[in-house]
Amino acid sequence: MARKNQTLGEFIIENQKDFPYASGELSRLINSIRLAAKMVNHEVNKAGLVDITGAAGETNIQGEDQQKLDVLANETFINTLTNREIVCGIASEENDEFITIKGQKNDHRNNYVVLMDPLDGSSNIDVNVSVGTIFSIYRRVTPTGTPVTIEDFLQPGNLQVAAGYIIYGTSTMLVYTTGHGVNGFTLNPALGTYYLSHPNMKFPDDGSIYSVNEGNYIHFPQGIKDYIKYCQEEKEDRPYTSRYIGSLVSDIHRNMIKGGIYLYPSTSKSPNGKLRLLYECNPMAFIAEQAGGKASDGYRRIMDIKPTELHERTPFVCGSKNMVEKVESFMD
Ligand code: AHM
Ligand code: MG
Repeated sequence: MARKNQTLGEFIIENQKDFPYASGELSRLINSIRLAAKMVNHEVNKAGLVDITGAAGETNIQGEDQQKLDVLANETFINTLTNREIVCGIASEENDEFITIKGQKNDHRNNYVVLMDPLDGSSNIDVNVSVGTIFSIYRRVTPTGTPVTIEDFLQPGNLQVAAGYIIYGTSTMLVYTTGHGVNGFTLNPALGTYYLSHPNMKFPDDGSIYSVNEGNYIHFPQGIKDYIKYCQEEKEDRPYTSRYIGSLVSDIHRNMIKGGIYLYPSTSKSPNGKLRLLYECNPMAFIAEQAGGKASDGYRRIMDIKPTELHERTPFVCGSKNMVEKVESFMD
């Protein structure tokens, strides 16, 4: 039973019985993520003070400039998970290929793979706006004791065993699900402890906030244009409020608390939109559904898409259930 002020450590132990396979492996994995998130939080908080912001001069697989903190966050999560020999494989937005972890002691004996975006929205760092980490956890499908293969990573979202995000905001929060609802924990930075501050988070069924980069309006499909016009109409409880941070974790987090919808549709330039299915959309979709919301590509459930590539993109509509269904009703 979730209790306010419970620490994340206590919560993980008390709820371990709900985890699939209950071997303690998944608990240790979430513990490692919570530790890595504290280290990244420390670096993100200092970003304005020390000279570690700005492009690192490298370009990631999507052709985007990589910020130094992206690199740091990526290394922190990978090193923490690798050193503790807790997963058999990791895929990251920042790495072209997945990483195989053999382990010094146990020859590919671990059962879980992690897919992550170590620092999403990192273009916001230079202007002191919230960023986030997103993670998705699956059980491997290939036999234990053998090296992981791409099949272990290309699983549909409906097979996720856990997913979550960390928001480095006015407070730092870790929000996650293991398929038994969504709980949010706020970090007390003085103590380095996360406390259960948002038990059993729920998307309101309806909302009045829409979050989309309207600068791309001209390139959106007609159904999305019609939906945006619908949001702006003076009728019933509309017009809605427009709020777009441009940081997926922050936009979804706000909408989950207040009721709203996030859209990153296809555009005439990018037919699959911008966001990555495996480590941005699927984990957010799992959280949304566990909180009573919905996630769709405009036509079908995000978590039912069978991935074919590690870094594939998909249009993404996620938020309050009735709002997502409204968008779908505008698509033909
Ligand atoms: P990133 O992975 O390169 O940081 O891109 C993902 C981010 C999301 O956090 C955000 O919602 C979106 O890109 C904003 O994109 P745009 O600036 O095109 O609106
Ligand atoms: Mg990203």
